[in-house]
Amino acid sequence: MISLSGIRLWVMPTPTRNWTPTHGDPYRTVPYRPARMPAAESLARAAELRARMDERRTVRQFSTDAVPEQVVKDAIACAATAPSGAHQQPWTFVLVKDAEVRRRIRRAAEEEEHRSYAGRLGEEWLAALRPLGTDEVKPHLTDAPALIVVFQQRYWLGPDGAKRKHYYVDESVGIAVGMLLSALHLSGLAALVHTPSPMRFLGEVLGRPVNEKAFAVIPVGYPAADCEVPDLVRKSLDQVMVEL
Ligand code: IYR
Repeated sequence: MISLSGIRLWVMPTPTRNWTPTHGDPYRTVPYRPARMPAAESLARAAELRARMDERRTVRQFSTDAVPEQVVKDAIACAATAPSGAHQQPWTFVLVKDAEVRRRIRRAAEEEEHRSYAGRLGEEWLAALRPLGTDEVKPHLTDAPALIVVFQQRYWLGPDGAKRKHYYVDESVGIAVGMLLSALHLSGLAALVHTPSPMRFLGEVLGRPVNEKAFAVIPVGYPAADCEVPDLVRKSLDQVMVEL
């Protein structure tokens, strides 16, 4: 354990480098012997983290103020530490800062959302959404200074066109997005998971390869000065946890 400006590093980080396929490689290991965190410190950290995470809200009204770009990049790097099926890391995060590209995404998303809200969703779905106050107008796509468009790599596509299966792609990318949202929130930024449906236009606008399928658009920024969020209640721990 080393102490670095008040941050304790419990283990060596996993090296990051240009990844090449490990398909068929032999099983090799490195030691993993983190110093055990004292229970008192665990308890303090867990309580603090629980309180901070409970402050996270999905934001739909963003300030147009710029955010520190490195914070967003660090959050994406955090997301990319997620566990994944067969460690295939089947994700691509497209960081869109360009205002014209954000306008194009908004235009295409609003066209799809218009069809959704005008009938495609159906009465039951619209009723479920009513407490959230959402509609087809998506100003956050152009107000937020950055969008992170998350793509799933449905399969691996080699430079020569070779294909290989990816496993548990939905689960892997879902976990990574959870970690992304946590990292953004804990770094002081607000976000929204937006899933225009269908999302095919995102691959086209952003020029993504055929093995990638859009998973979500995540506007990132600061809440607008007059931001309001729906008056929602979270389920209590008793309601979400079963103890045996
Ligand atoms: N994609 C639409 C509708 C929507 C659906 C769900 I489920 C939400 O939790 C929120 C919105 C939209 O973005 O408005």
